[in-house]
Amino acid sequence: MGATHLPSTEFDGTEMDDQLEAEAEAQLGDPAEPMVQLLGPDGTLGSDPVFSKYAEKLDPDTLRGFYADMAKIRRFDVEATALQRQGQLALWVPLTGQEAAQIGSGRASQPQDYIFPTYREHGVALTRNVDLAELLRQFRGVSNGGWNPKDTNFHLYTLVLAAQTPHAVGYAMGIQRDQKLAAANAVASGEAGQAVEPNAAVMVYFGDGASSEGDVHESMVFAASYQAPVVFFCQNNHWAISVPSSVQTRIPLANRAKGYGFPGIRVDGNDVIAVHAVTEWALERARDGHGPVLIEAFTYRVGAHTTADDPTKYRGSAEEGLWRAKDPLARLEKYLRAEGLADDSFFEQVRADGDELAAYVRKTTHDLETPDIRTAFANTYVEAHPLVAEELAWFEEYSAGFADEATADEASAEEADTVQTDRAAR
Ligand SMILES: Cc1ncc(C[n+]2csc(CCOP(=O)(O)OP(=O)(O)O)c2C)c(N)n1
Ligand SMILES: [Mg+2]
Repeated sequence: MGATHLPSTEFDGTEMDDQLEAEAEAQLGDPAEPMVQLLGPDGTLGSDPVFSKYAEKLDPDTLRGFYADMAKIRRFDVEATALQRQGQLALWVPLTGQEAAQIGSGRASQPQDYIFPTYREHGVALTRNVDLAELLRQFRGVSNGGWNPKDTNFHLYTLVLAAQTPHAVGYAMGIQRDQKLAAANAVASGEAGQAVEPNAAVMVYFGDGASSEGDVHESMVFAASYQAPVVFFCQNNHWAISVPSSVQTRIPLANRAKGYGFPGIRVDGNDVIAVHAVTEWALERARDGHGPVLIEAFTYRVGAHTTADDPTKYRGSAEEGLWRAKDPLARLEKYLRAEGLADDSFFEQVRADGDELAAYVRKTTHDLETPDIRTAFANTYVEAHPLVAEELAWFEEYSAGFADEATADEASAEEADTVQTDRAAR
């Protein structure tokens, strides 16, 4: 045996906490691991031996489009947060800070690809042409989903952490088999070599916290074993509610891929150009039959986990300040202005478009219908079930108990109106 001593098995919680904090600080200031970055926080475009060629393909319209999308989704995020505060939504899950990770990766996907999101991928939803007002239906509690995934190849949000990763790998294996079958049928019918449907890939999103779930591990084993056409897109936004990412992993998350036998790559998640390049490469590779890739987008959740969370309880403002300086929108704006690709009128138009979207979303949300609660009972089973009938009867009786209160409320509201009218008349 080469080892001169066995590693200690003693566990010292205090030491571990200190070490993790130090590691977290180091990660924040200067990521020790290689990370693909093309557009730096100062707005200058660097180069990369592999990925620059993807960036060079981007024309000015596409670059302006990246900015417009990021600004639009940030404006939408502000509006949705306000709607929650006004009681119009039950909950909101903000994405501010993660715009580049989402727009860059979403824009790299093609219509035939299929996307599995978590619950925070509003930016990806925008790139897949999901109606953003539809997206709010679930957060208002008036729908179990909100949109039809078949229209956009953008799956419904999944709130159970990592549950979408095995779904994604299964879906990718299905695509793989369909493609093989189509190719075999073409050979059998003598149509080989003729135009066929373009190959598709799957992209599945999950967070640094979700990366600790067994589902992710199982999915990666399956994906590697079967060379499934799937891109695992992990947004390492540094927090899983109040738990820092340094608790989820002792190594950069991207490095985990090596253990499964496929490439893992860490990209600056606040650099839309690099995210787009890396994702385009990974999706192409998957469509061409070379198997999975893990992308770790190194980014930061600038706001709260949800509108039910208060991050000041578990992290300092200095850390948030460090990340605000790496803002994805600010760096692209600097680049576009410096290169003469966009001027004040462009940025004013983007602001106006954002306000228009916000007004549309506000109006549509206010107009959303309140579904009859009985549909929840009716949709539990396909056929009538005595237990559901019993529970519905209990619910009806319970609700009827508030009838007097409702009448009293109405009466006092009417009385208040009369007093107001009398006062106004005086
Ligand atoms: C299986 C499961 N466990 C716990 C939760 C509660 N939960 C919701 S979000 C969250 C943190 C997730 O963090 P991360 O994966 O990093 O994604 P982020 O919210 O940062 O985007 C937790 C623990 C859940 N939804 N599902
Ligand atoms: Mg996270």
